[in-house]
Amino acid sequence: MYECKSQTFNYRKLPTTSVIIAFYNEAMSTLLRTIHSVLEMSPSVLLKEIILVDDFSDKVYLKTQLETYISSLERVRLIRTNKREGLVRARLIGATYAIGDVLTFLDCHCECVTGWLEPLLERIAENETAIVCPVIDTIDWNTFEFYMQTGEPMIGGFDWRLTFQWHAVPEQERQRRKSRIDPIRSPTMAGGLFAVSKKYFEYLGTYDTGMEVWGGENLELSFRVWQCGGSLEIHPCSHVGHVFPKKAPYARPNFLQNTARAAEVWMDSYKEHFYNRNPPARKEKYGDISERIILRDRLHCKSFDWYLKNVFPDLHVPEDRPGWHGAIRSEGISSECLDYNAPDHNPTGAHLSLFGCHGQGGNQFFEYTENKEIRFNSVTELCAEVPERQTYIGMKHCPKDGTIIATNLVWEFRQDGTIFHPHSGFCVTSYRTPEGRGDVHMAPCQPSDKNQFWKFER
Ligand code: UD2
Ligand code: MN
Repeated sequence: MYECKSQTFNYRKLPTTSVIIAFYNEAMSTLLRTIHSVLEMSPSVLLKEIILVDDFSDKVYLKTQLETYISSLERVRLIRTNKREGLVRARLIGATYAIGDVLTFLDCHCECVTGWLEPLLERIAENETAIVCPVIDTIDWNTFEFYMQTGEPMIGGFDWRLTFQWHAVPEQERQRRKSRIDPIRSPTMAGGLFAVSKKYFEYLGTYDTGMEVWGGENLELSFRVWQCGGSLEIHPCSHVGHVFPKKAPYARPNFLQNTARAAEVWMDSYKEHFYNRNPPARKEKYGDISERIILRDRLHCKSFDWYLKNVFPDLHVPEDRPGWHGAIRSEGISSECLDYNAPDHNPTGAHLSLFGCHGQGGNQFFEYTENKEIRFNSVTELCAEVPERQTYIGMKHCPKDGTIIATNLVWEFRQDGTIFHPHSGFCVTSYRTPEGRGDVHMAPCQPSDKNQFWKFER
């Protein structure tokens, strides 16, 4: 944005920073690209050091070869953990060595661009309780080309499975900002790239050190900073590229467990929406959270209800009425449940099918609302419909909360177990394809046809 380019900074008034980069088995090329871009794109008066934390990698080139390479670089330190710590504790180990005023965390496969650092530091100088993220640009996984985002940045949100999601800036926030280069408030952060005052980060309780390997820590920190009086922002003038891998480069078994910790500490009764959509998460042994609860009390943090109403008012909150959510099992083909496979995984488009009931929530979690919609909540809220003159059940974006619902989205779960769609006059019906696979379509309602009987499962 041209407004960003015309900004000037008084370096003497800005805090200094330590850049902390934890890595596990990263490729040499991407790691060095990260280090060199930080060194070259950061004013040297502002950059105290780069702290690399090797989280017990086993790649040989990350031993002597890496040490030799960085020994010729000024201000780059390498610390190695004695065992695999996971990204949370690895970053925190790095932070204990930091001498800068601000901690700037980066993933180990990034590229910082000209002017990336100053806006982050300036914002923290202005407001010490702000955690500030750069805009995350995409570095192509195949070609390693840098794609700079133009236009308005996206902000962070989540769905009720507690997976991170990107969103457009809401109208309210657009109105609040005075200029296109003001920081944008964001309900959550992606996790990897952000700057925070060292003092404030410590006050806020750094990270939850009970989190292992990968996942969940980004939402935990997001909820915490908002609920405990700070803020989370994305600065439109700060850009850093990141390689989003097609496939996770290492096993990530701890997402649910870490996320359960975040939910237990910060979400109050709203955590039930998460557990409803992830039944296996209820069984996770998430460990001792007593210290985090004490922290929440000590800092007099606000409720999750406050967070939803004030920080993320656009998020649809499920009703999850008892008995009206979960998997919907067919009585005709009793091993099978209604299943939604997103169109990018399903060549036949966004519609419902049947699949063996698995009890894991996910693609088989539906909610029947007071408004008589059948909802599927993933990246966004989807509502079941029957497109005109069709016999399949499609899924489309639900109307915004508080607006009128088209009759096509209305369903009736009737006493006899049928799911009736008044607009088409048809009933949800299971059947077998010629290949013997279970599937579902809309058909005229028949008295006592088992293929038209359905039940919500707990
Ligand atoms: C995103 C975040 C990431 C983190 C994660 C959720 C961005 C761009 N990335 O996933 O920072 O918040 O969501 O947890 O926002 N690492 C270790 N030890 C480990 C595992 C990872 O040091 O046991 C390092 C890893 O080498 C990398 C960083 O932690 O530098 C983040 O891991 P990632 O890049 O695999 O995560 P990503 O980008 O898929
Ligand atoms: Mn990453």
